[in-house]
Amino acid sequence: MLKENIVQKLNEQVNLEMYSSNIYLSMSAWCANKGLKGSADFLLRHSKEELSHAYKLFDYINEAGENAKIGAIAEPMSEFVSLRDVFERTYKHELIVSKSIFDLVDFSLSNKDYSTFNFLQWYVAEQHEEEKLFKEILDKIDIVGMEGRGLFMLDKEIGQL
Ligand code: OFO
Repeated sequence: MLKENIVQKLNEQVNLEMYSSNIYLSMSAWCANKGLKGSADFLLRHSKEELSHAYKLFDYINEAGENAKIGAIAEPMSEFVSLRDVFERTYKHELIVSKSIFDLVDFSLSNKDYSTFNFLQWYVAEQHEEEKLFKEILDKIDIVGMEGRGLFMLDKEIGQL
């Protein structure tokens, strides 16, 4: 059994993970429309991964005998300036997600909910990986640039990540 305030915060995190999934799905569509197939594939895969993060939380809440609630999900943006703009936004978004996870970790500990604290460690490790991944892509974009052949090679490489 989980405390009501913990359930509420976990439900908010479910919503944020679903929003993340929709942001990346929207970015994938923009990339596909610009002929950036590698990035479109990568972001589509990532969108699915975010949904799996939401389902993992959903299962945890339900398995604890509580009621996972699905709230309204905000509309993601659908227009971007460039591929760099897309990945700068992914990186900044992951920083927001990390902060949300860390707040949740703090909250579970201060409420002496050791089970949730333990469950959240997976997300702490995952956020480290995701921040690293998106920062690497951003760095590569800055090194290679986004002109002609550079953009082509970059997009291909992102598709293979
Ligand atoms: Fe990209 O983050 Fe989920 O947790």
